Amino acid sequence: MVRRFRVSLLAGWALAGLGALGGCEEEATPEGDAAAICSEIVDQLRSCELLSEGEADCRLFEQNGYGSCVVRCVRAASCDEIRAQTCDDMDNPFARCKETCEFQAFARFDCGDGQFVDIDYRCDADPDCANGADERGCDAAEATFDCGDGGRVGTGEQCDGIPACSNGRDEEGCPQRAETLCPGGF
Ligand SMILES: [Ca+2]
Ligand SMILES: [Ca+2]
Repeated sequence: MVRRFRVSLLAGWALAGLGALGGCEEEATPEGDAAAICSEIVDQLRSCELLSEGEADCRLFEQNGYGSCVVRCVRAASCDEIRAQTCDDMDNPFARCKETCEFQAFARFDCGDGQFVDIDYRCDADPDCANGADERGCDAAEATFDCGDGGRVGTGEQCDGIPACSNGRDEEGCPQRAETLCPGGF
């Protein structure tokens, strides 16, 4: 029952992370809005000269209402604030906002009945949600990507910038990703 915060998922803007403030608790944004939200965040980062050209990876924003939460942080923040958080890892209202969103989206599992449990309790063969939702659908085979050499990796590994197939095929033919720009070349 250790609470682990999934920082690795959230590193950097290039791979999509952004943060939000309080009041992020509300509605998850409908799927159709994910692209618009990502585009707004990307536009803001570019106007702050914090993101290069290239295709932004919006996948993180599509998960668990993260995009709809973090876009509010971006709207409320100045370029200086975003830059300080992104480039210098400085604590400020924007950083705290983003952290709140990350916690709400990725560190807990939504039981669907108003209860939340630590994400690590998902599929641990022990019901933690009162309604047992955290143990449902655990046997379903995870969608996989064929490495072409007999190996398979999760579809989420494809084009995430980190080779998961031993032959690196999950990173082949991927769009050129936008990269975070920081003064001094962070
Ligand atoms: Ca469980
Ligand atoms: Ca990969």
